[in-house]
Amino acid sequence: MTKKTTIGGFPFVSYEKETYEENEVIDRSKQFYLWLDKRRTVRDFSDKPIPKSVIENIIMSASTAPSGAHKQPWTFCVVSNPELKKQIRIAAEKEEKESYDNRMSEEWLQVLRPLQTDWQKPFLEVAPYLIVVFKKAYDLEEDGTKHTNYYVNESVGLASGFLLAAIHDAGLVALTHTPSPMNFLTNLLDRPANERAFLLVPMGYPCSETFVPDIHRKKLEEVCEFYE
Ligand code: IYR
Repeated sequence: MTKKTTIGGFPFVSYEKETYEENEVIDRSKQFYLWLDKRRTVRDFSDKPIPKSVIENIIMSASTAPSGAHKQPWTFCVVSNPELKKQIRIAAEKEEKESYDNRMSEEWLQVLRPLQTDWQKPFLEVAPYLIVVFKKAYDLEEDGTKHTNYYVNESVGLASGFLLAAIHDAGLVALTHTPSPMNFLTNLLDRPANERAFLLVPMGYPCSETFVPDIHRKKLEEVCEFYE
């Protein structure tokens, strides 16, 4: 049962902990890793619709992420309107063509070659939903008063990670797309002055047969140092 108290004059509730036997802790950590390791960035989507309630649950999962001073400095804009998706595709491809042709270094283009990306982004129209993650540098009251947010990039990065994990858990796929610059999204989605586009995440079912790059993740020793 939840217990309530006050600490320093502020309300606190007891933390509902999940305790497992050690062997279960070992097993759960392994199973979670094996499941998460199956997530892949997919670029070929089916246009099969997804119930709106699924999107709502996924967004609420993302919004459980920790954030600086619990400010939750994010807005998830969910685009399914075909005309708006088309406008986003046109604007993104315009920026991407310029990037691939003129803005990206030869070294950058070279490391992207195994992924076989290019400026064309048909998935922006095919995927049933585009989730555009906006970060809020500050909160804006209706009367114009500004309240600063803290660790905004870290917070919104964490929420985006939770978003991708929730999509994977539902058996759906996503692409973390970063057209650059992304300010066209502010205009097309008519976002307020305190919001900046952070990520564009097309999501849906994968198309019936698709291939992903045969690339591998770094080993534990390459990503971790123990200090014992
Ligand atoms: N934003 C471009 C290029 C791109 C950049 C990186 I770093 C990638 O990992 C993949 C693509 C695009 O979306 O095509």
